[in-house]
Amino acid sequence: MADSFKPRPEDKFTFGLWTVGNRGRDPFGEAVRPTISPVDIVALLAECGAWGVNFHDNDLVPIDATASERDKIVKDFRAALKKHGLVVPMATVNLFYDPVFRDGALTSNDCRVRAYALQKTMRAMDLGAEFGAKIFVMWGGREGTESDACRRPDDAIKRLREAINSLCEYSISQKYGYKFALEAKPNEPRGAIYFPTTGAYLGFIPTLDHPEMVGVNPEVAHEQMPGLNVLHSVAQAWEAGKLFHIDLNDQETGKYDQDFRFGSVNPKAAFFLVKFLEDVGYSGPRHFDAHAYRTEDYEGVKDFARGCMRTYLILKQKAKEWNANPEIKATLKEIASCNGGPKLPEKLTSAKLADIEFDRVHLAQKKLPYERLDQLTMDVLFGVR
Ligand code: DIG
Ligand code: MN
Ligand code: MN
Repeated sequence: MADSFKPRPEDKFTFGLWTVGNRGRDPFGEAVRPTISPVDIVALLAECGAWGVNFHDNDLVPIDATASERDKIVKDFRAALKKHGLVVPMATVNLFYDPVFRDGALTSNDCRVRAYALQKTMRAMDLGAEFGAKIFVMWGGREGTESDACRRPDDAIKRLREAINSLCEYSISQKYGYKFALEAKPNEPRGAIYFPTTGAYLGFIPTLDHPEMVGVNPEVAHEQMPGLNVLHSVAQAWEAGKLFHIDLNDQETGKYDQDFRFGSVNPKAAFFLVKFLEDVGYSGPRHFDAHAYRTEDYEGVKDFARGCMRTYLILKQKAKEWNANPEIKATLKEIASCNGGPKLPEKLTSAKLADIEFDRVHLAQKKLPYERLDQLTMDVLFGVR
């Protein structure tokens, strides 16, 4: 593969242990790949050129591990990170796999389950802090319902608020310096998940005790499942100063959470997302929360991981070409021009506005060459311009 798209540490590409460690199990089929250890996953990611690795607590330390087993796992993982030069920018907690969370974790109707989930999250924060993680992602995969007879949704909201307030206090008391990134998803595994979109979380964060510590982790597939425009979700998060992390992958609209290789389904949407992240100077990790097709062996898993990063770098290059393209620049200038007046004052007060005469018919005739602009975009993406 051409070297100009080889990943470098400064690209900040990361993968979760659960992504390249995904064994290919699905609701209709057994695993097709053997388990590989976190140590071997670190080696695999280093070989592919990743900068960092993330984990849920139980991706690294099994839920029933003894204290001494935990210590050995941590020691071996730390040695692997050092040997391969990978970092751990993000940690998260698994509040969705164990049967105890079958009716939710932090929003469960059972106060003991809620308390256990809070304790498990605090321990996951401890584990992440041991490896220097400063971003803590929370995906409430089980926080939802099949029947809304089970609880009032506003009670669930109150419970989640109470939990996140406590976790912020814990991070402060432990001096962990975490920024919490809330990850939305509309459904699966629950029939309907609370806070289904990034926008829903953006409306929730200001109601917290420490809103400055909490942002979002938009996932491409989770916004695309219900047919939303993921760039608009990411841009709203960025504009609100809340884009604390991002999960990159791809997805066909209206289907189950496919977690496909980044850019492999909607390259144009992926292009505009990469262009946005690069144009605004997003400095966080580019995390690929995705996995290889069930058809793949571990060589195929490496192809998957390399493909995620390669596509990002190709689209980053395309964004530079797009921004520099003379015809695109001229078209954007034409679209932005307000020739033919009226010339609006810098400060448009309501008093000044009242005195302005608008020629509505004239305004409606302004040329908007979006077909040309979009075809120029396609030409750049197809590499013919
Ligand atoms: C699903 O997309 C979720 C889980 O994989 C994890 O909790 C989070 C981390 O990015 N994404
Ligand atoms: Mn997903
Ligand atoms: Mn995710």
